[in-house]
Amino acid sequence: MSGTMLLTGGCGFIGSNFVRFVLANRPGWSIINLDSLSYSGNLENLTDIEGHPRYRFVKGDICDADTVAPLMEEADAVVHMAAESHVDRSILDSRPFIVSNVLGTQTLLDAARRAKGGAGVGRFLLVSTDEVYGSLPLERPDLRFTEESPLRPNSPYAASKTSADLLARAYHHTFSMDIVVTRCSNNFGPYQFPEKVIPLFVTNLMDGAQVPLYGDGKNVRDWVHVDDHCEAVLTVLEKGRAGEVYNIGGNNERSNLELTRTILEIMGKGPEMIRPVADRLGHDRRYAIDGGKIERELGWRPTRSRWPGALAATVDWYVTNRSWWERVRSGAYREYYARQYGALS
Ligand code: NAD
Ligand code: TDX
Repeated sequence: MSGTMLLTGGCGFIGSNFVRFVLANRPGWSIINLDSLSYSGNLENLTDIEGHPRYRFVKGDICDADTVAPLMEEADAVVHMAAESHVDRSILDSRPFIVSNVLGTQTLLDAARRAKGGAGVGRFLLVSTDEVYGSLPLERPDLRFTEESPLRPNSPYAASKTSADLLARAYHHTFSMDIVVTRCSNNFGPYQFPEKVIPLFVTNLMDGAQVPLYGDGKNVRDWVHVDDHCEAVLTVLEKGRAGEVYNIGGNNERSNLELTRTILEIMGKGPEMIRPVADRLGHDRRYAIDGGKIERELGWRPTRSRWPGALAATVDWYVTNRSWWERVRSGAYREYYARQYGALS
């Protein structure tokens, strides 16, 4: 499979890594990157790609049908990952999540369906999330999310992503559109916005500040390197079966306390740098992905998420790229941080 890919959200964390991954590994694909440059969208994430002959950036909102329609005419496939992506922000104000994640997805699906005189774009891939499944109990380490697990989203963010996920299912069923959905666990790697726990903790420590650990620190996440996620998304785009959902995980479950201690160790800091803070409202206890389906059907499994080496390499990226995150952490980020944790020194 090759041609022109319309990518949404390509200036964010996963999107910018995905652009780089596709251009480096798939000479047959060209990319049109549609991104509104919201607070987490950053053209600096792609400065090395500017001027690439197979890449074009379009600034625009996925909710704007007039912007989206002509781009669909050019597209052989859509990879939709633009979204409001941070759980804590959805607790502060859920409205932007409903607008971008639900209405934005509906706008894209309708445009994809109507494109090319009703023939539609070739394939539509929605980047969903493991958060659609809700939470697993710590007492049952034998349980994992499969693609058949019930959808039980717990945060406004997760509910908005589940809505998008179900719209994709409905458009496939109703209009026979060629749609595939991926549900991935927590990503880590370069260019992640420092509201998310790993870059937040690393950059705080580099600034000499403590790290705010929610609740008892026993919540578990399954960490996957962003390049593994990018490769898996491409695999599903090129080889997945229409109408199917594919889980993507890192086989790498860690409690937040374990994650924090490992970061402290890598950075040569002591346990006094942990600041226990009030728990996140409705904090999901454990996410764990059963990645058996994508491995059995498409032959894909994670190879870049090995702990602690992959985490150490990521920490090193933030150490080396201080000017990137210092710019990101100035401006509007400071207001968010102050509201969430108290003033950033
Ligand atoms: P991010 O916040 O870093 O990037 C989101 C991008 O979408 C930004 O560039 C932003 O400008 C753009 N965007 C937001 N609203 C838009 C709109 N209305 N129109 C156009 N562009 C818009 O997020 P991320 O962590 O890179 O996540 C990307 C996708 O992957 C999301 O759909 C998210 O739900 C999903 N996901 C993320 C993770 C993770 O661990 N980060 C895990 C699983 C799934
Ligand atoms: O300050 C913090 N302290 C803390 O203890 C923050 C920001 C987080 N945490 C905890 C909460 C979570 O248990 O760390 C864990 C990870 O938190 P986030 O980085 O906010 O990620 P999470 O809420 O798990 O969601 C992520 O994975 C699924 C992404 O942000 C989503 O976009 C994706 O869908």
